[in-house]
Amino acid sequence: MTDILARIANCIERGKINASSPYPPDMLGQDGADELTRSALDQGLPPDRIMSDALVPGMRAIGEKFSAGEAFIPDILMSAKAMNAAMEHLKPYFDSGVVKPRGVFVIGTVTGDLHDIGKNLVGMVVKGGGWRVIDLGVNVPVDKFIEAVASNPGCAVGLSALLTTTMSNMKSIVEGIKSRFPHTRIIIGGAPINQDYARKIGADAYSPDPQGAVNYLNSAA
Ligand code: B1M
Repeated sequence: MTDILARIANCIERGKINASSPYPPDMLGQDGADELTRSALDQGLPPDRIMSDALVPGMRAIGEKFSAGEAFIPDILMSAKAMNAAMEHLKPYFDSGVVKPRGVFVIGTVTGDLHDIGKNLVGMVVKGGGWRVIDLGVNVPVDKFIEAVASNPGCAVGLSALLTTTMSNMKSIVEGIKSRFPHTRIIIGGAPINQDYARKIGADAYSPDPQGAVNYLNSAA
């Protein structure tokens, strides 16, 4: 990895957005993901390489720390902000098709459930893993998931639920999607969910945390 890519990855991992951002204190005054990504592009580094060798490893590093209990929600939020600052520079290349996302990931919190903090974290980390994320929001019924899968052939789907009363809605959503699009990969998660439950309702995977979701998506992409 070139020096500048390593520096961008470090900024993403540490949540250093730009030169004027005060966080983290030990990087005060230094360039952040914003300036370094601009300068990497100006140096002629290909945007897909900046994505794969800087943004993705930076988000992976913070995702793994979070899984290991060595980083916390605010750390992920700062990393996502730094990643978004870098993405602003790469966005035109994604929009023009020069850089292709790894795939499309449709995510939502299931019918009856309004909890979205965990779902949003998963979306951010998956986006940082190089995927295009379509966030359907909360209280999402089966029809809305099916519509999104129909409009994005080959996409993977993520379902989140935080209530023991709404986790049962995952079953009908998985069945609804699979009956129309049997090859759609579906991963589920949320505090009351476990591997057994995923298997029982016919979901393809379960992850207890955002990084596990990225690892699953990448493993089968
Ligand atoms: Co609610 N709530 N809540 N709540 N709430 C819980 C979940 C609860 C455990 C609190 C309690 O009683 N101790 C309890 C559920 C009990 C149960 O079902 N057995 C509960 C309840 C009962 C309720 C209401 C019914 C309360 C009421 O009105 N009487 C109500 C329901 C509303 C509804 O949804 N219809 C309600 C409402 C709310 C608020 C709106 C006030 C608010 C949500 C705000 C929001 O999300 N925008 C809220 C909150 C904040 C909580 C707690 C305190 C925190 C949840 C959270 O955000 N955790 C929660 C108690 C607790 O957990 N301490 C509680 C942090 C988040 C990062 O974790 O979402 O688990 P989590 O996500 C993790 C993993 O699970 C995983 O990755 C994330 C990061 O590691 N993950 C995935 C999540 N989705 C994934 C998807 C994947 C993979 C991994 O792949 C697709």
